[in-house]
Amino acid sequence: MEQTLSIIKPDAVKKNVVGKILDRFESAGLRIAATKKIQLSQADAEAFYAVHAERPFFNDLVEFMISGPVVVSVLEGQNAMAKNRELMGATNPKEAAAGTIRADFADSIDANAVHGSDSLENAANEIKFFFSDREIC
Ligand code: DGI
Repeated sequence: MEQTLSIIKPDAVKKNVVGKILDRFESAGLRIAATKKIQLSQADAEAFYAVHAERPFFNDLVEFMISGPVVVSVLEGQNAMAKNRELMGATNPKEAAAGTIRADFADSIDANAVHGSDSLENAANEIKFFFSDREIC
């Protein structure tokens, strides 16, 4: 069964909408195979977003991701990666389709509520970044 990684970012955790976002996943038929709340260190955030290291928004992105705890989850189901991306909506919440997580819970392109793996290869690497085998059920 396909697996993907989700992060509920600090803005959404602060808004106390973790349960509402997890419900979106379950209601769409995705199963939560693992989940935990963690505080990322600067080194964690820099490593996780290393692909964006040369982008002008990198420092702001890292600062934002360590500004409070996040909730990381492994979502499992048919087409889990694409389904999660569809539920999330566009990166910029102003462009996100109505009814998506970002349209409903995100404030800006920086504070955009959720992360979701964007390829199966990234999903496998991102899941390993956060979870050991025995944490995934
Ligand atoms: O996979 P996504 O989160 O939808 O988007 P991404 O992988 O292209 O970018 C990762 C994060 O970096 C994104 O959620 C928010 C931030 N970001 C991306 N593009 C921009 C940006 N932040 C700013 N300020 N400006 C951008 O153009």
